[in-house]
Amino acid sequence: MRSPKSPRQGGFFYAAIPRITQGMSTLLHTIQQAATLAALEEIRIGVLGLNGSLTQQLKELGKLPPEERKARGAALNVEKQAITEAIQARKTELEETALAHRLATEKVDVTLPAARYEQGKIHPLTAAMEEIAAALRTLGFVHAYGPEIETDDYNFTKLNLPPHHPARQDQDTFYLNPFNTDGKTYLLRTQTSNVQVRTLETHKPPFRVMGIGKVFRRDYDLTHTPQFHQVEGMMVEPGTTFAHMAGVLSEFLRLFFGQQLKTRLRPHYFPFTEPSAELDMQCPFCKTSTGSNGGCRVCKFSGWIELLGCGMVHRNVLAVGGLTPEQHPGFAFGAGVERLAMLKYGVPDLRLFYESHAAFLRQYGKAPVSAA
Ligand code: 2U9
Repeated sequence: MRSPKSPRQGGFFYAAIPRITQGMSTLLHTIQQAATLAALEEIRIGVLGLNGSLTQQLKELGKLPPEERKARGAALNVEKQAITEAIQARKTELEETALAHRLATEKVDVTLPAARYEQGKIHPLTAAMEEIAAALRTLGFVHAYGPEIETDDYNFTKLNLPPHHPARQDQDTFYLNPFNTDGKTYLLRTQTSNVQVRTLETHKPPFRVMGIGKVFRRDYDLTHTPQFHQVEGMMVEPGTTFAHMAGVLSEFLRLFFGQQLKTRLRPHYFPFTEPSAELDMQCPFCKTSTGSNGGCRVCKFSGWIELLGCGMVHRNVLAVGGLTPEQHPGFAFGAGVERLAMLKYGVPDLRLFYESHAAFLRQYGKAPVSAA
């Protein structure tokens, strides 16, 4: 509540407060009877607003002779205060009534089911890369990294791919326009092998490393996309043999696919390994492994699936790290992540991974581990 001004400030004495007039008591009654906040606001504007009746009277004070002006002014201010207080009091009343009404009528039913929201899924390629890494970690492999923009040295030359090799040709590789003056040729890596080359250069054996990530090739059709993912592994430890390679790869696949499937090695050629092999795995869909009892469309009725390439690290490649196969033999392998993911989750078409269909993610995505 506002306190009256002191006499010294040119205010008024309590004795000067006039009796509330007939008009005032009607007005105060109307205020008390206002049924809604809107009606109350209408009254306020009509009396105290810019052109309100009381505002008007205050404006006209100046026209009065000075001896009348003081008393009249004091009386009007007392009225104004009484009206303001009455409006505020009624406003509080109306607001409290409205709140009480809401509390009585608006009920929250805590037993209703919560609003549903769709939980996101982990993309199957991301999930596959995590699961591949988990399986290889179990076997003692650690992550190693290399750049996606690489020099032809690290992508080709150091991997025993000499300058005339067909894989280097423009139609297979994305070469970058020269962007600095170091005289080097830059490209988008075509395999994750640059990771292992860098490990050979910087680390002393024994080591088991894995490189998982994006690779790029100028290729686009039903079974090829210009960007895809690879996993490669390399183990260099004294005494490592081809038999260790067969055992580690078989164990890796058992861990990744969650079941023991037969494997077989066929001789093959890669420039960076010698001897080299391709590994086939028993088809996880029909599990015939011979084709004699039918096979299925996925394995083209052969019972076997071509899965990855591998071999003993080539002498010329080991030389990058100053090593020899006699003292530091090692094996390496490489596989396409898309292929592993398609076989594990039953994804029928490579292109589905990149088309961002919500239905695809709903069906093949992996539910994240709940935070609870
Ligand atoms: C170093 C030494 C050896 C990596 C290897 C393969 C065999 C292989 C392909 C599988 C399908 C690539 O995605 S794919 O097209 N890879 O067959 N990769 S051995 O060998 C290395 C790598 C680095 C220093």
